[in-house]
Amino acid sequence: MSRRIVTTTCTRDCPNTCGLLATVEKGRLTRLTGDPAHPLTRGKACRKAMRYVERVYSPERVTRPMLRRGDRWELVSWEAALDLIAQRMQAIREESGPEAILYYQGFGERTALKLLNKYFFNLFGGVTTLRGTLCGGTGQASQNLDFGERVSHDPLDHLRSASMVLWARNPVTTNISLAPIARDIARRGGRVLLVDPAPTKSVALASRHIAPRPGGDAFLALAAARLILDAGAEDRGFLERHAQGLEEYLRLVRRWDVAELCHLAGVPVADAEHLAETLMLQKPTSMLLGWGLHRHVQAHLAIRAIDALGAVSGNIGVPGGGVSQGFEEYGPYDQHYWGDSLRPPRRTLLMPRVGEEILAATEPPIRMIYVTAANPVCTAPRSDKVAQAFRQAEFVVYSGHFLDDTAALAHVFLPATTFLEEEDVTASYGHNFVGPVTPAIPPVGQCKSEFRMFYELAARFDFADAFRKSEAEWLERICAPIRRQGCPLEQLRQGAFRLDAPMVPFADKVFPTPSGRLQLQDDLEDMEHLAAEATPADPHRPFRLLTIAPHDYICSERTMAEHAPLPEVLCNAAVAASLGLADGAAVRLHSAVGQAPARLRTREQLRPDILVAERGGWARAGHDLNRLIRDTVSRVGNGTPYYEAAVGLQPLQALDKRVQAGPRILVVQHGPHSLGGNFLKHLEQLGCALHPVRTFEGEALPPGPEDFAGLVVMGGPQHAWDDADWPHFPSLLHLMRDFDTLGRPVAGVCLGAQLLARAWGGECFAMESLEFGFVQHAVTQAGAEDPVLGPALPLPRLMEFHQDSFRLPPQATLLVRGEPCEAQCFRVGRASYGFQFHLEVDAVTVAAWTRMLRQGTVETYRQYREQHDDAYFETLAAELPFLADASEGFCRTIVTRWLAFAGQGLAGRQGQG
Ligand SMILES: Nc1nc2c(c(=O)[nH]1)N[C@H]1C(S)=C(S)[C@@H](COP(=O)(O)OP(=O)(O)OC[C@H]3O[C@@H](n4cnc5c(=O)[nH]c(N)nc54)[C@H](O)[C@@H]3O)O[C@H]1N2
Ligand SMILES: Nc1nc2c(c(=O)[nH]1)N[C@H]1C(S)=C(S)[C@@H](COP(=O)(O)OP(=O)(O)OC[C@H]3O[C@@H](n4cnc5c(=O)[nH]c(N)nc54)[C@H](O)[C@@H]3O)O[C@H]1N2
Ligand code: SF4
Ligand SMILES: [Mo]
Repeated sequence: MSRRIVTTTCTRDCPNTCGLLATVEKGRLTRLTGDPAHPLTRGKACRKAMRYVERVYSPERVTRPMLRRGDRWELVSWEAALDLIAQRMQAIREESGPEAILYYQGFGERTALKLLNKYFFNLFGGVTTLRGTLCGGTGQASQNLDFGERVSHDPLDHLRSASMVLWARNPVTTNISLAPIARDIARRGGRVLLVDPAPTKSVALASRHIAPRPGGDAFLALAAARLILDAGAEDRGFLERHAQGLEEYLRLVRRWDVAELCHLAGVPVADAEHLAETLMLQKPTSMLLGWGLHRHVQAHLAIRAIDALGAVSGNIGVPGGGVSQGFEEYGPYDQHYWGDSLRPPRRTLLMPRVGEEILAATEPPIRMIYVTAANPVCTAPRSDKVAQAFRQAEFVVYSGHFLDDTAALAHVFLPATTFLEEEDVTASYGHNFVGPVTPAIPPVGQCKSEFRMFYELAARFDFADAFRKSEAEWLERICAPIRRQGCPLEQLRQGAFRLDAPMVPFADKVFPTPSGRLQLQDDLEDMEHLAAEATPADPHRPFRLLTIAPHDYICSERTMAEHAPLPEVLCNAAVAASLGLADGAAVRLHSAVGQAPARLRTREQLRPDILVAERGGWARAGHDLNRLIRDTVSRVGNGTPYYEAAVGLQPLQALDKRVQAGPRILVVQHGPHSLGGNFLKHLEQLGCALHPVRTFEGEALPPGPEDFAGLVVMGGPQHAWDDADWPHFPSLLHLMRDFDTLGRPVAGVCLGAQLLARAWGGECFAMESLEFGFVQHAVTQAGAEDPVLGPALPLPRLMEFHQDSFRLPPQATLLVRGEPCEAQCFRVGRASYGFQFHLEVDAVTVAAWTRMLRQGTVETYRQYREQHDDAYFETLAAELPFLADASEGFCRTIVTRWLAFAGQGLAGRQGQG
């Protein structure tokens, strides 16, 4: 059958911007690999690229427009969604002026056509937008001070370097095409130094890992400069002819001696000597600044110190040298298509403080927020405040792919295509090539490209004509500067094109600064302040939390189901031990502004004053690290000082305050398809230690409740009365009663509920037919008043997958009634709950069950595969993202309330003892 290979370019928020080949078989994307023809990325793509195919077809992806009413999402037509948005925009403009609308354009995709997003809002009359950045603005602004303009060496120029310094940069994870270049330097005998407080994967590239204190780099750079100057090995000629402010700079360098500087940097003197020696003996050196360097209040001091070190060591304007940071991803386009010239400038809010800024905005207040390609409720600091700001807005429109932290607070969800479903052009912030974005497949479901969304929205306004051009027509215009460089659009569609940009910037030693010379660092006073702050203050919060780029994801681009129960945080092993914390402990991080749970991982080789975690986990998935981070702004460039977060560490408080570890919960599992899903995730998030028993693999039950604080019995394909095949059932029934007698909670799900009923004298039976799918049940009076179920109401539609049922035991209370299968949820004894529905499912599980049912792969259910028609499953797939989401929220509340009994049960036990 048909198999096509499509040449395209990765548009994800990654400096690599790889040339890609997309394989399409029978109209379906099957593979994403690197394009060997790309001159820089040369056929290499990351693991994330291969996995992106799954993301495109993920059952969690939203592929139809949705509208939220109260807590419930529903599907709507594009017509209805866009009509509503246009109406609200018009009404708000009339009542409060256009600045009552905030347009939040994120970093998720930064292609040529994305210029038109803001163009749309400018045609509309100009709305409130953002200034500053969560990403790299500080580096740019700082280098602008020194060089007049931030221009980086072409990555291929580093092939001429004799040595390299990766300064706060982690290319093995974040920029893979730099790795072979670094290896090439090493192969030629050159040193590759990694300067990073954390031992990242890029340690593998490095001949030496220098681990300064976070924020200490400025002093390390000064120490190296001082050593070079003391050795008389500086590039005198450059400094005298092409640099400005030498005298002041020398005063700064001599302010501290090398030992003092190394102390301030948090490194042994030998590290500074090694760095200086490298710069003196292995010329030229390319110094690559990472984004990790930006995320400090005084980031500019480090960047400027490194720029100056580049000048002192004779590496500026030299092939194979340079202090390189990044490239302009929107640089090659005709930028007047942002539309900023259409209107007088409008209000801007600071991105690093977006929560506070929205909440504080008056004249007019922010009434509506329109978000594209971003997840600020997760990715901005003080995520709690950002969430509050979004909740307060009357109307939030979110365009994107998944129900993330931000989408969850939106009123309208507009499903966007991925770059595999779009026509566009993309430049890079990591190199000098632009590449084609080619639609490999038609839009999945009803997804639309953002361009199409704004095009159709514009059609509802009086400026419709100004917007009405096809993708190709717009690209011709926006990419006119690229055509003038010799690459017309037809050619760009074939593959990557190298822009007219220098291999070696400032080779002529002319700098676009006011003086025409390189400006040397002149921040003596600020450096003195920085030195004064170097000694860590608060003994209760001795760690700096570094939330770095995850290896397997880009920022918050993940799905709900992909999250581990808790984010992992690395800590020095000895330090953890001194706090009484072991590897794997559930911990609580706390800062001046918030707290968040995490799972501790200990490492022998780690600075004692840092904690390292991956950024981008969703708050709604229990990964809320950005709640810990203050919303401050860097001094230069309006950047976001994520890495200033001072945090402390304590055990995630156990229910029983006398025990360090969380409560132990016994989990009895009956099949690989329902191990416990969200029910277990939520227990872990609450600090529980789980003890699973896989009965279906022959694992044995403990003889009694021991010190377990609660018991969970999960589902499986067995019949609850089948003691012959499942001889552990009778002892399990006893165990369930024994837990309850001690006041320790029991939860049974599906088969587990049937077994619970049996344990208390209820009878189980086979129904006439299978119950499958999300069903709306009714709560009973007792259910509404129940301490576990009540707080989780109203009932969402809940997932069913069973063909057996049970009659309620005599002493049980029915909490949820179904139709035709009545017994859906009951309470019995002191703290035992049965749930017939699968409250633990996520979308991935439901999609897998659906496949099993439709393909008849599970014997027991084979006879039912024709029960529902194709239309039924199509609707289920379209609704699945929000059905699973509602079920997850329901499950979370149930688990929290259920677990509260565990405290009582244990307290009772210890009270007796
Ligand atoms: N796999 C993957 N790739 C990505 C991303 C991702 O999330 N995942 N994100 C993309 C984005 S948005 C960006 S901006 C880039 C970022 O690319 P990088 O800058 O390479 O990566 P980061 O992890 O953001 O930060 C780099 C390092 O800075 C270190 N660091 C922190 N503070 C200091 C300090 O004071 N001094 C020194 N010397 N080092 C410090 C951190 O420990 C971290 O290891 O990567 C892009 N690529
Ligand atoms: N704690 C901590 N937080 C950080 C950082 C840190 O170091 N530490 N780093 C920060 C950095 S460097 C960055 S860049 C920010 C990123 O923060 P954000 O800009 O909020 O971006 P992402 O988390 O990458 O989410 C991008 C979203 O865009 C979606 N998307 C992709 N393409 C398109 C498209 O064409 N249209 C639409 N509508 N959506 C699309 C993706 O699916 C994804 O959901 O996070 C910052 N947050
Ligand atoms: S995410 Fe980065 S490394 Fe991976 S394919 Fe895309 S551009 Fe390349
Ligand atoms: Mo970024």
